[in-house]
Order: sequence, then structure tokens, then C-alpha cells
Amino acid sequence: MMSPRVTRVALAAALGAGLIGAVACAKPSTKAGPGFSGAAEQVYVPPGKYDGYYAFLSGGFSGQIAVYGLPSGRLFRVIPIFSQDPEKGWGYSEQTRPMLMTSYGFIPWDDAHHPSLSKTDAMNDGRWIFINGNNTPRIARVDLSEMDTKEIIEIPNAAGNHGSPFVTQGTEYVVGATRFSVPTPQKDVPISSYKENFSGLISFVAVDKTSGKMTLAFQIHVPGYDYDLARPGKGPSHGWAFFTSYNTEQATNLLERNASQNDKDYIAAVNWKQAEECVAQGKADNWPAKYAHNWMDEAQIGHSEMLSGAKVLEPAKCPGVIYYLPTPKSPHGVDVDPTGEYIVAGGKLAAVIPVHSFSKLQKAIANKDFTGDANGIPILKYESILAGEVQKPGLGPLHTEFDANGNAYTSMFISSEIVKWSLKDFQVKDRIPVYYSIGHLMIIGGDTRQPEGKYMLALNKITKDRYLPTGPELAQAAQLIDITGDKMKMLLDFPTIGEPHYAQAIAAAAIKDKQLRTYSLAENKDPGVTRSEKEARVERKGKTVHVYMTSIRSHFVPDNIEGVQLGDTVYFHLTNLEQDWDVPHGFAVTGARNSELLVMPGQTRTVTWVPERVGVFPFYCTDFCSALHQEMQGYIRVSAAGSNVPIAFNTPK
Ligand code: RUQ
Ligand code: CUA
Repeated sequence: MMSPRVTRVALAAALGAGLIGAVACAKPSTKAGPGFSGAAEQVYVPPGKYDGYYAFLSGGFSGQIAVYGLPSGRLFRVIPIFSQDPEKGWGYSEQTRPMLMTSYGFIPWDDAHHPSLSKTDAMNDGRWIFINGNNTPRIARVDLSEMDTKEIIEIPNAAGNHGSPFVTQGTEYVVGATRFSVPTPQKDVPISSYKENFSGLISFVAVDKTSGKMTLAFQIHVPGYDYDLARPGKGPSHGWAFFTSYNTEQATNLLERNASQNDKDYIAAVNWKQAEECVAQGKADNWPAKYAHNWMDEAQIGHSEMLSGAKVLEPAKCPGVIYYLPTPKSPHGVDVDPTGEYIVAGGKLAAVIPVHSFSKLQKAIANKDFTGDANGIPILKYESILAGEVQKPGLGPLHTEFDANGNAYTSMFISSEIVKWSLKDFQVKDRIPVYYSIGHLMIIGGDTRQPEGKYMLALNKITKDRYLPTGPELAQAAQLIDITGDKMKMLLDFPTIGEPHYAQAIAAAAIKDKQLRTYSLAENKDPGVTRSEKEARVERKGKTVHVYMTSIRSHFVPDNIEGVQLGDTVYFHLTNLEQDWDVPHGFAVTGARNSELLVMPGQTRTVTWVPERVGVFPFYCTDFCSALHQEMQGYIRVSAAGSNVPIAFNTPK
């Protein structure tokens, strides 16, 4: 087993060589090592028993969220969000394709980073989970009773929506930020004109209290740095939100070196209540902007509308809306403790963990304790706002979460460990090695007013030697850690899907009884619905053929279709007549250029098929639904263009 000490030395050498991303080679580990007694009982969930918690792990470059049980680490579901998912027909069926529309057209993928549970009074309320699309800036909302994506809004004018969505304490807003400053609004300029022409935007997207509907409320125009992560305040700091930045050097190349020159970059402290007032007073400018807003209606049919115009606030026109907090050094994560007083930054290259004080920040603002300004934004004096610094925490601090007892836990990417420290005296209390190169970490309720503080998840980038090797690509990993005692205790490793950045978790009891079991067939409002086998039919409209089809164990109606010709486009509108929990039916037809359909009980889904050959082609159910699932099949006959074979199909007599 690789000792943390060896790791740290090797990694320090790697850091010296400027290779932040490098990790030490490790010897294969064959033993679990000491200290695992009792761990098995703590994570063992016997067959047929439930986990105590749902955990939602982002998939990073998979574009989705994966739902796991804790403490077992069992995978329950992948919720398709930004990426087409052939397993579920997401982004392939006609009803779901509009959800992936953007101002750039249909985009079948994104990089999903930070799940954020909806909150009431700074506690998880179990209604929705939001997540950002990093690449083509978007925010999605997933309904937790269906575990399905209900809404996606594009963030105009921004580029690289990384510091997002991070809900405010009452889910008033989800936030967004420009990671890669760009010409704003976009225009054709030399890259060397970065300082004159490039800038960032910090976005506030309002969330409707009842429906969850998202609306772009306003954006704040900020200097061209890289805005990285975000956290809204809570309790006394409610009404504020904090955004880290790096590259205050405003470099455009070799950022690895050129954006690591300044001793301190900034956390932008945004007073969003002040911004609301300024916007209400008409102080925002109307910028041209084009962005998509996509939603699923009550009938589970996706819609996409293109919206235009954004309210953009210039800080100069709204004094007091934003301040810069100097923070060492290229800060990544920014996290607010349960009391709302402490703002903790993870300076990737910093030798300390700086902790800002919200009350000192207010005093410093009142006293105008500024050291200067950046494009008119006041820069506060570091010493005036500092609550303390954690000395010698380890290497490469990134993210911090909190327990219920006044402790903070910071992930250390380079030294591959989590360090536990006290918010009372900023002293390190414990550290635990993780395998390897941890990014985010998550404590159950760790971003709320009252963390549960029972388990912590380490979300690790690199797993060299931890699992059976699988060629060049190895799974990223989560590690479950018990944080109930003075010493952190490693309990479990489990591999993850894609790259989990942040995660969120909630007690199973809070949402398990809200889970929808079927969609109501009686209330199905899909225009392609077929409510009974008697209504099943095939209709030709010019060169389009609509098949109104039903599925129930174990047959389709109709199951034989003739009269389709080359040059036709066929729409299969499949309604699943089942009203039983856990009985989806699938549908696939030879040569389809999209995916299967996976249709939930009571739901209608439509797939398009353009036949390309003359012949008779089978279709079948893809989900093993009954003993006679294999019999759940049918044929569609395709004739030459202009043939006189009439439309024909069979329904039960
Ligand atoms: S960022 S480490 Cu989106 Cu820290 Cu993942
Ligand atoms: Cu329906 Cu298999």
C-alpha cells in the first residue's frame, strides 16, 4: 500500500516540476490494510433492505447525474440531463429532443459538474436538484419525484458556466459565472486584445417557488478574469454570493504559468439583494442575447423557446453590489460554513487555507478599508476581512465541506488527502489519505445550515492500482468515510460513472415516498397517445406515416404494418398501456438512426424512422418485460416508392 508520506514527497516533487496534474506512481495494493475492522458492518445493506441516503453524483464529462445509495455505494439510476442517452431514448425521442436545444442548435452533450439540491431555509427540501452544463452554458432542473430532467435554461453571454448552479438558501436563485472570459457580447477581435475586450458575467437565474421554473433575472458585468466556483451565503450572509476567480493576470496563453504569477486573486462578493434593487430601479442595461429555454410540460412533452435580451448591471451604476476579497493563490473552491459567517477558499497553489469573515467583511466595507479597485470594483484589505488561516494544511486545497460540530474538511488534490480542521481555532485536527487526487468532497447536508455529518464522500480523480485494471482508462472513484468520531475512518471504495465533481445527498426518508410509480394513462395528453388497443392505427399524411401503437405485456398493437414506401418518414408513437410500477416497454426497429424508446407506464414516446431499403423489417421490445417478452415483436413492410401496397395494420377484433 502506498503510504501517504511517500505520496506527498513524490507529489511535492511533481509540483516542483510544475506538473500540478501529475500523481505519483504507486505500488499495487493487495490488502485492505489496517483499520478496516467494523467497516463492513457499517456499509453493509442486506439484500432487500434500503440505504439510508440517496447520493447524487455529477457525471462530469458524461453529462448526467448518477444516483447511488449510501452507505452501500449501490448504483440506482443514471438521470439523463445534458447528454443524449440511448439507454432511455433521452434526446432521441421526439418528446425529449427539444430539451437539448440551444442557441447553437441541438447539442447532444455537456460537461455537468455541480449538483445542487433545492433548499428551504438553508436546508435540503427534497424538491429538485439543479446542475450546470459547463461547455455550452446551461443550468438544468431535475424533479426528485420522477428523477427526470424537467427544464434546461441556457445562460447567454457567458462562456464556460463552471461556478454554477449552487442555490441560494431559499432557492431564490441558481447562479452562473463565466469561467473563460470572452468578448462580451461576442465579437471578432484579436485574442491579444484580451484586456480591452474580454470580460465576464455573473448570472442570477430566478427559480419560481411553486413550479421551479427558471428565468434569467439579471447578469453582472465583471472584469475579464476566470470566475471559477461559487457559493451563496446563508443566515447572516444570506443575500450575498461568493465567486472565486483566477487569472487576475489576464493571461491568454500558458495559463499554467502565466496565471500563477499573482500572489493573490479575488473572491467576488456579490450583494444580490442590492443588485435586485438596482435592477428594479431600471439601472440595468438591456443587452442583446439569444438563449434557449426548454421545459417538459405536464404531459411530459418537451418544448424549446428561443428568448432574447438580458438585463446586465454595470457595477459602476450600482455601488455596493460587488467587492473583491484578495485570496491566495488561484483559488478554486469557495464554501460557506453552516453559520454563514465563514467563507473558506481553496487556493490551489496556496500554502494556507484562508478563511474570510462575513462580519469583518461588513465592517471593512463600512470603514472603506480598501486597498484599491479593479475596474472600479473596490478591493478589500486582506487583513481586515480575514478570520484566520489554516497553517500547513497539505498541498493543493480545493473544496471544503462542514460537519455539525464546527469542523471543516478540505480536499487536498496534490497531497491526496482530506484534512479536518476546526473553525474555532483554525488548527488541523486530523487527516486521512484518499486514493488518489481528490477533487470535490461531500458531507451529507454539508452545505446546509445543519449538516447530518455522518458520512463524507471523497470524489477522486485517479484510481491507479485501486481496482482490477481495465486498459488505459480507469474509473474515477468515490470513497466513503465515517466522520462521526475524532478520527476519520475509511469505509468503502466504489467506482463512479464519468467524473464526479460535486455531489449532494439527502436522507432517503425525505424523498422515497414521493417517488412516482406510473404516469396516469387517463391523463396522458400527448398528441400521439393511443389510449386503448382499439384506437391503435396507422395513418398516412403525404410522405409521412404515423403509427399509433400500444404496448402491454406481451404484445404491440399493431404488430404488422404494410404500405410504407421508400421516401416516407415513419413516426412510431408508442403508448405503454401498463399502469403497474416498474413495467416499462422498449421499442426498436432495424436500421433506426437514433435509439430505442424506453416508455414508462402510461407514457407516450415517439421515435422517427426513415426506411432506406425495400423489405420486411422486424421491430421488438427491448426491455425483458415478461415471460413472453421474446414474443413481443412485429414487422413493418417497406415497398418501393410509388408502390400500390395500401396502408394496412392489424388490431384485435
Ligand atoms: S470543480 S474538482 Cu467543477 Cu473542483 Cu470539480
Ligand atoms: Cu415489453 Cu419486453
